[in-house]
Amino acid sequence: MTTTTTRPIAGQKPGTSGLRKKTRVFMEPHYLENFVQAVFDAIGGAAGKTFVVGGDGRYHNDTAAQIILRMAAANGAARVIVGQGALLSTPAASHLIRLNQTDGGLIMSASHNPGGLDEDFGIKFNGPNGGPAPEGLTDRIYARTTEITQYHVIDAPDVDLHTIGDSRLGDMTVSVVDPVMDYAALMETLFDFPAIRAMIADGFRISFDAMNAITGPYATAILQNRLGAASGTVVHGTPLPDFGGMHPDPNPTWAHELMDTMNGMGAPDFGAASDGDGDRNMIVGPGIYVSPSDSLAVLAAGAHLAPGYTQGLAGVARSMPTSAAADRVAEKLGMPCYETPTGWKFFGNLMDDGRVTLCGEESFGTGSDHVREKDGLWAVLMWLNIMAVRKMGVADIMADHWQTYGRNYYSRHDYEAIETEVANALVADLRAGLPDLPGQQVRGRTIATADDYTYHDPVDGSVSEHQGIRVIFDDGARFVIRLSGTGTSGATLRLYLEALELDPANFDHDPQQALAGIIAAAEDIAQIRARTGRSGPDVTT
Ligand code: VG1
Ligand code: CO
Repeated sequence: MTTTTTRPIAGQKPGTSGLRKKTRVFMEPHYLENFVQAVFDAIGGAAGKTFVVGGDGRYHNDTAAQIILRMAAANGAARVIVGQGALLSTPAASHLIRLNQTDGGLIMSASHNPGGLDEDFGIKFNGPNGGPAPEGLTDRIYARTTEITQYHVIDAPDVDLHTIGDSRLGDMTVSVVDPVMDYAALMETLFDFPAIRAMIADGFRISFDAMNAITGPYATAILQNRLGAASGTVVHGTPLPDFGGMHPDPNPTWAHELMDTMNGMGAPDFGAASDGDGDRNMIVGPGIYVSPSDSLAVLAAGAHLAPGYTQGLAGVARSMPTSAAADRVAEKLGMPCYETPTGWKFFGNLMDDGRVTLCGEESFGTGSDHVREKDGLWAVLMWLNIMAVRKMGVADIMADHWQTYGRNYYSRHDYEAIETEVANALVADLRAGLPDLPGQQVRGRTIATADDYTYHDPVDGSVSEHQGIRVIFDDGARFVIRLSGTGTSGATLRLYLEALELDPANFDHDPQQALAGIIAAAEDIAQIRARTGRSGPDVTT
């Protein structure tokens, strides 16, 4: 074993989902090593422990995996389970952590951020429950990076990660496993594969855009090989180190090829896309895009139709900026609904404690307690299962849902790469003005409450402050503003907009039109366009 002397490197604070930086930053001497050692130190050492390691295949994935393995061996780990080729989708990694009762895992990914030498890389630690490290642990990891003086690594040649089976690295066992098999088997226990297979055999057509990222092999194995969808169903199905130049973020802007397919002549019956690491999903029907907040509500209302959920749901949880569409379902079905800050790590306690079965975020993330991450393909299969049982298409399911529950019009406006000082000042001024807002009239609406969201975890009592500024009007409409914690350059400001519509005559409007009043009110109050000099958002979902 070699112990290498090092010095703290500034800025290794994990954000919403792990540490994300430019790939070249991760390639600087000691950068990855310092962070990995800080993780091992923060969890009380790696000695005798078992971990899962894998990533989304982006540039630097292989090299980083070899470094992590040599460091795990040097820190005394007993065994590391690695996806073949160092590949694992985030939900599949979460599953392997749980299935093998390991001590956690290191996932190499910057998720929906572009990949490549000049783009982004990232790493995060998930605990023994398979979920992202909670805030207390990420704080300890960060604290460790600020005081680190040495790390451990063995001197050994690269491990063969292409051959499935066990090998030794120093005193540690390296088990290379098929990245797809266990995950696909889990999906088969949750969903009615025969019903979906019959629907597809009947002529139901699907287009799944894997965006040259990790879900390609998973979607091909499940949709095409197990469920019988035609070859060509999975588009951009080979994971590439730079995602073929695509920005693997499944939204109408970045998955525009899928949108063109679904809005064009002869569109298939169902379209979906996933992100870099496979935990996000976008659902589209012919000529209809499903807002992620609505998707969560549809799944909450229909989950009992899938074999894994026939007993019903313990409850649902959504991130605070996600629309209240799921709340309306929960109320009607008489189950609890929880609100948490943005980021999947906040759902872990609720699932571990058996309070919720389904969770979701407006950022194209939905999942259940089958793992402790959001899960893109899982959501796709749940939609397919519901459609196969109800024998309805996407548009009909949405129309029926709004008839039953009302429509929570929703949109998110992202202002990307704005100057950090401008963004911080905007949020600071907004925060300072919050006490004066209640009672004010803006664009024909009266402000009911305005605050900076604080979360009190009902399970462990932990408190998370400054999780987003929300301004709520007396008719229930609202907007939320927060700064992204996953970007790697400048600041991204997210404006979340919502208004409830209960009149069936108004269920078919364009969300931007339906939300025009709230959009204008948000600009009056926060002055985003005025202060950033932008004429509008870069991405609208
Ligand atoms: C974004 C989303 C958040 C999501 C996070 C990680 O965070 O808003 O809902 O959990 O990305 O998703 P932020 O801080 O940029 O708003 V992923 O698929 O990038 O791991
Ligand atoms: Co992701």
